[in-house]
Amino acid sequence: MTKPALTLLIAAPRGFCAGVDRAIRIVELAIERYGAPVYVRHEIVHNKFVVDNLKAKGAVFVEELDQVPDGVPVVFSAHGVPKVVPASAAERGLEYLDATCPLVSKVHRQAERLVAAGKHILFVGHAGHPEVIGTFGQVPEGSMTLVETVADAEALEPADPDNLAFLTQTTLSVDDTAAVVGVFTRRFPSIVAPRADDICYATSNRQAAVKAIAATCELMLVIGAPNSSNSVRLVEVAEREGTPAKLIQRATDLEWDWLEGVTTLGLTAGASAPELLVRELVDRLATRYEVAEREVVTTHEDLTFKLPRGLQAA
Ligand code: 10E
Ligand code: SF4
Repeated sequence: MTKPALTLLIAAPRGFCAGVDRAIRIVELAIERYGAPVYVRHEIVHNKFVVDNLKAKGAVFVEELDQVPDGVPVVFSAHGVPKVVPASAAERGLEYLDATCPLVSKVHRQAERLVAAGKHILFVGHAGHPEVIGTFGQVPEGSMTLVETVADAEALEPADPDNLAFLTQTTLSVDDTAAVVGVFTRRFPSIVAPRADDICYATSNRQAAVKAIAATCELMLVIGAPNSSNSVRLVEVAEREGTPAKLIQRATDLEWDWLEGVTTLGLTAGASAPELLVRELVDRLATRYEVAEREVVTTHEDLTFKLPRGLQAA
């Protein structure tokens, strides 16, 4: 029996960003250097496949530093940590490696500088996300206010409206953030903006790549975890283009009835999802469809980040 035809538009860029690549490498090199177990505080990146692979190599994942036994090395996840975390690791004499993405660290330093300059920071981000917790933990309590939505921005009643600055989480929706920032600049014209947008290159490139194909597709599949902020944003971007979208972690999550009536399927992956999972999904699709793959490239990425000094090759 002949298989039905399916055109598969694969967004590029997609998948691993430079910060994720670096963070995973840090855990692998730490295991090579110190031997197993190496503890990791929080999922190194929000992807179960990545975490399970590292577990198999000898990594142990915990949520809090007090779950790390004395005398074993610990890695901090790519999302960043509040200042108290490295401080208490040092106090306990723990060997630690910081896998915080350099682009998140950059926001941390900006937060410190702005507070030192006497500014109150409006921080655009999602409550409870580890990156938000980490960034709030760079500055004294009360010096930063979380803003999640346009409605939050409209409702703000700052004590000193002429002394504000704003910063953002790195993985936000480009469009939603522009709307929130629009409210800031209208209501608080003297607000200090970051030199460059804090939404990182990988987040904005992946959203733009989805925008380029979504309208041509009847369904968009995004490979990523439900706790992966940047991946969830990709689903939203497709939906706003009017295309239904599903977030899946692995090929086995695909439900065949989603594809009823679909002749052009879009596919992308969040910044923490390995390319192997994209290939796994294409292979599963090919068991039922005659798949014609086309990669749609909106931009090329070649950024890489240096490893921490202690792990660089001698
Ligand atoms: O939930 P997020 O998108 O922040 O994290 P992730 O682990 O899915 O992807 C990597 C992004 C990081 C580390 C935040 N800048
Ligand atoms: Fe860094 Fe951006 Fe990747 Fe986050 S999504 S790890 S900020 S490059």
